[in-house]
Amino acid sequence: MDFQQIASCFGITDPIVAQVEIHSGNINRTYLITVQGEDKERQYVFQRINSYVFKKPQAVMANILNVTEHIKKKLLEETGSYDRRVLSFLRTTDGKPYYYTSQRHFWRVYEYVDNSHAYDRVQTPQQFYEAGYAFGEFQGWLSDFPAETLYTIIPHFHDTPVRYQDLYAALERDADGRCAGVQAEIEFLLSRENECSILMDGLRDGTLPWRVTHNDTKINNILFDKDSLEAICIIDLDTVMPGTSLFDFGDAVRFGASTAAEDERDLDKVSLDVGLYEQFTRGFLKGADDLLKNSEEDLLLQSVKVMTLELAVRFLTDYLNGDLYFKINSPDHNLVRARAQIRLVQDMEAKWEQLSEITRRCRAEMA
Ligand code: GN1
Ligand code: MG
Repeated sequence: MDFQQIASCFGITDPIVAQVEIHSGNINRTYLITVQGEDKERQYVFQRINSYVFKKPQAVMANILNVTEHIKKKLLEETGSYDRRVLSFLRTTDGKPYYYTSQRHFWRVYEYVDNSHAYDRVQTPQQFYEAGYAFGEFQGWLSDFPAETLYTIIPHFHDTPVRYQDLYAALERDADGRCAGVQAEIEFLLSRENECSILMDGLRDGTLPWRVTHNDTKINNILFDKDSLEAICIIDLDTVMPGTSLFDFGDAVRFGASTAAEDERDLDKVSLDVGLYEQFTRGFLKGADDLLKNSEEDLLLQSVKVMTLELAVRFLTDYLNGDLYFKINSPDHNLVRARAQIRLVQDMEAKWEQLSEITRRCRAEMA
């Protein structure tokens, strides 16, 4: 990879003195690039957009620029500054927000947010409260964004029934002959299918409002200040599209409140931490302020289950298809991921009453 050449396309002429790959995402390739400026070093994030997943990188960038501009305006009004609170993308010397190479790769570059860190696991309960607040606030900022101007980046992204259809198609094809080995997982997922249309049904029948949502709210998609651990900036805006607030809530809890990594092999380590669930719920409700309707709050807990099942279905589908979508680091990586999601659902079911009680308490506090 000729990073210096990519840099110069984005008008960065200073010499690159360090380049480190950041391995946390499952889709794009991400690098932290340090250049030596005249007086000090400067850092940028270079990202190669995965064009198997994102068929129209131009549309991805158009959405991101519109959304970040909107948030900048909001922050300026509210606090007088957007410094470190929102990503700033560079343009190429011919004015584009991406550089298309002769190898047909799309690259984008944004300014690194100083003294920040993205954590793959929640460090403290307070940090997860912060995360909830940040994602709630994010929805608030975008509540007056003209959603109809956004491109649909990945159709049916969180349409769980469609994800089940994809699983059925993968079972039918059995492209890699892996089907026979995962009967228990398939049986588990299919037995919960009828619980999974509730979010899409709510959007379609109007009981759940359409909002502009992030759609990929893993804890590592928030930058925290390294010293204060305050959430400062939401990143990975590739899938910002219209959806329900519950996509963001459910997915964030699925990932962040788990006691283990998303791809933990030892299932005894995988459970849902009820204390973390409480922190995130409280933070999210507070950050969203009075934005959420009762119909949304009623489904908070169920959304965690739906989003976890959805991802189990997606991982298992990719496993059956021969690992075309998610980056893997072992042949059974997608199966391991699917199994961890299934275990999380089982644990959630066992703790359902307790989790419902927590949800009630958090809602009552806000009322
Ligand atoms: C992918 O790239 P990353 O890691 O932020 C995926 C999400 C999944 C997640 C699971 C565009 O996100 O939907 O929830 O992996 N993004 C896309 O780790 O499919
Ligand atoms: Mg992503």
